[in-house]
Amino acid sequence: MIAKIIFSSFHFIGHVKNVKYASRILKSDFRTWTSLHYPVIPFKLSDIGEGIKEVTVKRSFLKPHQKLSQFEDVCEVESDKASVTITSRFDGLVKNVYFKEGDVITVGSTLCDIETGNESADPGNIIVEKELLMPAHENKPIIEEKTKFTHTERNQESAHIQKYPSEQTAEEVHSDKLLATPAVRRIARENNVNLHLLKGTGRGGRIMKEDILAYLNQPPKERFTPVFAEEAEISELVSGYQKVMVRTMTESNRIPTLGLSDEIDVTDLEILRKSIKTVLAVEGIKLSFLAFLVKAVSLSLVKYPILNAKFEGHDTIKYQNSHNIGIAVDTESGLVVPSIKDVTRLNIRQIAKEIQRLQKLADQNKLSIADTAYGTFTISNIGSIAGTVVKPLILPPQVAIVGVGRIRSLPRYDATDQIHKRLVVNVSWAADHRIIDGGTTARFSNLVKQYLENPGLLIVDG
Ligand code: CAO
Repeated sequence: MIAKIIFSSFHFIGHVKNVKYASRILKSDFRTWTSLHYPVIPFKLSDIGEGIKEVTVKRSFLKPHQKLSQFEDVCEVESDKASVTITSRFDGLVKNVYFKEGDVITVGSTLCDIETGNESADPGNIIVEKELLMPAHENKPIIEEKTKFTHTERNQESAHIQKYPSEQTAEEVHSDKLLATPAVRRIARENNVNLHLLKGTGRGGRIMKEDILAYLNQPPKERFTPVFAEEAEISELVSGYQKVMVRTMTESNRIPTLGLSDEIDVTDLEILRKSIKTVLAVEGIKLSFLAFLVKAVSLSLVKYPILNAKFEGHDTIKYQNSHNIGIAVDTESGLVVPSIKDVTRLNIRQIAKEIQRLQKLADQNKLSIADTAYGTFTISNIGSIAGTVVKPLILPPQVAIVGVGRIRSLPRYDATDQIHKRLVVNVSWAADHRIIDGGTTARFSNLVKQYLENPGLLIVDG
């Protein structure tokens, strides 16, 4: 051992520019050098992950007294969940091998002893060594940078090993082509770091502990830290309006539905509405576009009663005399659909008043069962919030619904090919295709369009 140390000391002298200092190393500090020794490290099978407790050795690559380099294969092991190649983290000499092919070994047991050839002298010795190699008149050490780095690195490693014995082993788990030791994977897990986001600086792209530390040392906005799904979950029971929505919309999705969209020019209607709106406002009535739409739909249902029917998937279609037009209302508690009853008997002023009443009660969460029940057709005016085209879902046992987009100012050609600024809105019909065909839906849509584009007709027929 001493001979080996003296030999390596001479090796160091090769790097020493000033022989005078080299001789000082040999003469005055022989005591220090003789205190160095090579540790024998038990190389253990550490946690492979996946809950694996024991593995079978498929292949062994070790022989006693062989030289072993860092990342050299030690053995190949397998369990019912994974096949793993164990590689060495240290350069050294294999002293004893405690396994053979076919053995079943448990996590934590020693695979072999490795004499590392790494002087685990106490830190004091290392400092003395550096001081000796530093010429008194120079401020920089005359050991080659590379050599110094290796010493520091190894010293850190041995300190680390003493502190965390479970990380003495260096199994490389090869999964998804990502190379990292189980210890590195554990550090990543504990710090919520997705290893796939890192670039490994180890041999062959292996991710090292230092790569994780460098990643974590970045300012938070420069790194993407995914939150594991289970930590991101907050459980909440579905209740209230949402519970109704779950039931009805699930049921709705089973209906074979026909969709049809069209554009309606509401320029003239808006002129009319604006002229009456202020008059009704004096009475506290808010006259919105929706009130006209409700009336136009009801008038059209008179001619196409099948869109106001009830169908429960059997062999009977139930035609309903009342036009109870449901309006989807957006509230803080969620979506609710009260209905304006018997619209055929109501004028636009009364419809506007009823919309206002229902909207107010909905906002206060005070709608009665009578308000929310018995709807026969539904209007979803999402355009009062936003959106150009909406795909509405039928509210069973009803058979039709209309979704309304936002009224927009757009350039449109007139009959003489002149462009004008017009107010247009997209309407999208959804009809139960089991009992309503496309032709009927299109004709119904056309009639509603006719009423809204010629609002005088609403007065005449309404
Ligand atoms: N595009 C542009 N403006 C519209 C519009 C539309 N589609 N519909 C209504 N407006 C206008 C109104 O005419 C009114 O204009 P003025 O301020 O000039 O008078 C203004 O928007 C405000 O109307 P409002 O929203 O207060 O009243 P409303 O009668 O049109 O609508 C209600 C009432 C309850 C239907 C509405 O407030 C609402 O909740 N809409 C959302 C419906 C919804 O969520 N549907 C989706 C269901 S599916 O999840």
